[in-house]
This record gives sequence, structure tokens and C-alpha cells, in this order.
Amino acid sequence: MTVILVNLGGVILVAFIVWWFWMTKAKAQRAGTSTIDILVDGGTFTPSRIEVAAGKEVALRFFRKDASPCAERVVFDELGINVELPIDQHKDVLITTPGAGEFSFTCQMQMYRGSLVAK
Ligand SMILES: [Cu+2]
Repeated sequence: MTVILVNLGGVILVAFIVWWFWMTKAKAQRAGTSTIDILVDGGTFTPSRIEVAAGKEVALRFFRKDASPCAERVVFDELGINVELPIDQHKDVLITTPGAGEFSFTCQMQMYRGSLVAK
């Protein structure tokens, strides 16, 4: 009986350690990357002017409500990013700016317009 209890204790301890390390790692990853929500609707990105820290990875979380083909893609021309946005879903676009500066982003027809300001 004692042997079983000791073994069970060991298993629980190992499970706890594994869980602890995974949790800590996940937190560290989230802390390193900030997330900014952007709504895509009615011909405008909201917000349309986004300030980020230069050279640091940022996740832009687009939420496209506009079902028209106009809002189908988001394009960061200077950064070489062109991503399809699914309707009524969150889409994360990870961006690391090459340095300080202003980088525009648009829909593929350049009707939607926004700018990413890296400082
Ligand atoms: Cu468009």
C-alpha cells in the first residue's frame, strides 16, 4: 500500500513539474509579443494608425467583418506581407519592423488604409 502511494506521489510530482514548465514558457512567449486588435469593416481599419516598438515582434489581430472582396486581403507593401483575412474570424499577422519608420498597410485595392508607426 505504501509503495503504491509513493509511486502515485511521484507521478503527481512529475505531472506538476511538466505542467509548471509549460505554463511558464507559454507566459514568457505571450509577454514578448504584444497583440493589437484591428477591426476591418466599412472601408476602414480601426484603429488605422498603430504605434509599435521598432524592431520588436508584434501581433496584429485582424477581425474582418466586411464580407466584400475588397477586404479580402491585408497588404504591407514595404514589409512584403500579403495575408488573406477570413470573414468573422481573428487572423494574427506577426510583424517585426526592420527599424523605426512608418509602414503603410492597405487592402489589395488600396481602399482600406492604415499605417504602422514604429518608434
Ligand atoms: Cu479593397
